[in-house]
Amino acid sequence: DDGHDNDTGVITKTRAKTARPPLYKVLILNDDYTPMEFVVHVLERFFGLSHSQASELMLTVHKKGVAVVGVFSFEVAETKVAQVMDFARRHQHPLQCTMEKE
Ligand code: NFA
Repeated sequence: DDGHDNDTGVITKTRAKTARPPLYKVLILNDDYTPMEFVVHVLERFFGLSHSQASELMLTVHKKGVAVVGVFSFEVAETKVAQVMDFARRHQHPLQCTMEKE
């Protein structure tokens, strides 16, 4: 950015283009207790994955410990995390879902 001096000694920063909003990764974490089929159901229900996509991704989380299950705007990511955490809590499973800036 150029810092333009507007005759007052005040520098006004300008930008040629509008910035795109940041994107956020939503992650699911492995644990020893949540049933595999519950995780598959979560991935189908809240992330729109097919049963086979959801099964593969669940196994990736199970094996590696964590995986990105989607990338969204802040507002959508926050909603997905809250929905998953609430659904897991209501079913008394310790499944954890978090988000981080890409
Ligand atoms: N590790 C869990 C089990 O063996 C399954 C699981 C997968 C849990 C992915 C959380 C996330 N029942």
